[in-house]
Amino acid sequence: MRNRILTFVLLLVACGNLCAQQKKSSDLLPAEQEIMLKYGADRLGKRHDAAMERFRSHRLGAFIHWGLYAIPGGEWNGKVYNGAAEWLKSWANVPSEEWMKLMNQWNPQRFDATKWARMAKEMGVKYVKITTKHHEGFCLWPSKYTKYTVANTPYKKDILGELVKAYNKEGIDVHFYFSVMDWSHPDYRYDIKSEDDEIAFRRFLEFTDNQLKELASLYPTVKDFWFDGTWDESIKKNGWWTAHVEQMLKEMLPGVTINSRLRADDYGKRHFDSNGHLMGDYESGYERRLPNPVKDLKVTKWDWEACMTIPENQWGYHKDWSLSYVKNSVEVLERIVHAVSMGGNMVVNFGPQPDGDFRHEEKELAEAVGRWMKKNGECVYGCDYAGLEKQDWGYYTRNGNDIYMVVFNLPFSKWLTVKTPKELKPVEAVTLDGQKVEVVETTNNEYNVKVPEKIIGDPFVIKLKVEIVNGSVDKYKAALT
Ligand code: H79
Repeated sequence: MRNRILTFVLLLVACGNLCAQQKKSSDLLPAEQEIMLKYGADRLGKRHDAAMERFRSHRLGAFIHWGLYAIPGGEWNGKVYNGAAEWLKSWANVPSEEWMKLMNQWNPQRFDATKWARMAKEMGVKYVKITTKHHEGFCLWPSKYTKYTVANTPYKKDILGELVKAYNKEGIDVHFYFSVMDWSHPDYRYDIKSEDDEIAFRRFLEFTDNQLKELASLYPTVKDFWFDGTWDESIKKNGWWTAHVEQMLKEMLPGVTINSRLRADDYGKRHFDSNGHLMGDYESGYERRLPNPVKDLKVTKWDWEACMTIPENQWGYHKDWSLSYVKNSVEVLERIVHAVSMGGNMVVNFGPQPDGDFRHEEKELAEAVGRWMKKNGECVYGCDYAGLEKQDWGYYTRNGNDIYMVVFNLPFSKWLTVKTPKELKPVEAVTLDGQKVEVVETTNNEYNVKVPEKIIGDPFVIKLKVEIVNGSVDKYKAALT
């Protein structure tokens, strides 16, 4: 009998565990079941101040991953590693002192911040996220808290400072990527297992605070901090610190935006707190992947930003891009529009060469994206989720009463199906260069939109003007089944 009871109890525990695992982090608890948290979400719902509106309306950004890892470009002692180039130190088990000898080779003679800014401008990105410090610990600014900085290389100059100035001059916002995990710091801990660990990690957190305060005061035009390397137990056990960092930066830089990846709550829950509320200002979990446009519409309720690599998974410069599939410009554009169609931003990554120039594939891709954006950017900038049922031909985006149909897949029928909610009626359809497009009503709240005669090879956009109607009459008979 006792055995039976024990089995029953074990089953209950197992089931409880399973249910807990199945519960997704973003699922909300009913209000009455919410628990008290000291370090949970600071706010419910989206931010609506001017700085956040600006972040949101930009929609398209670029990522720059540049550090010592660009020098070996994925190769160590004659062996080429397929993994992400910025993780090479870890793949090849290189001790920090040895890795940091790469600093003697940091001399990017072709680096020209003005050219980088022009390239970003041409591509149509509204902001650039720069790796101030990646996991390796090398700082692109002359930090006074470590010797591992640009100041102690043959190049000497403050790369970050030059970039902030050049991008801002082009009207492009700068966001700072910052890895909390720092492989170069003796006090970093992956977990806290002893009092010594606790003392060391306290020192590490102070060092990190100092670096962040330094960044905020040296470069006060920075608009956003994007934290990475925050997944370790040591950080999850110090949720208080992640809340403190967000508060500290917001006090120093009014309006600054912070990604959800920084945060852990009282129980070590990340991104979304134990009550299911988003921490930080926008979700940053979509890395090299996007929410499903049919199943994941819940993301339209909060702000989010996705980031993507051009090859499968290379952020820093890797010398051999033939090791994985490399996306073409249409595939990149499709991901940009996909993100916007669900109310998110998209950040496309670049990994500059050690000489300070960009590889030709990246230059060509930036140009192609820029050409398309110049013509069609209206369906990206300032746009949001449209609230219409997804169709196979592509994605909808929306700006007020203008709905954009961004067509990536042409149907043989040459008709594009549109299904609208009851209260919404298309009144006019035009291409972005003003050609009128035929719209035929096929049944209640369903329309066919004609593919324009003159379409070229690129994905194209049809602007659908809509009006809000109250209580439409069902003209078509429903089937009696
Ligand atoms: O900077 C780029 C990447 O280097 C960084 N984020 C983007 C923007 C990144 N790398 N990995 N990750 C993010 C995900 C983390 C994976 C991990 Fe693991 C899983 C870390 C610890 C467990 C795999 C296994 C990598 C190390 C051990």
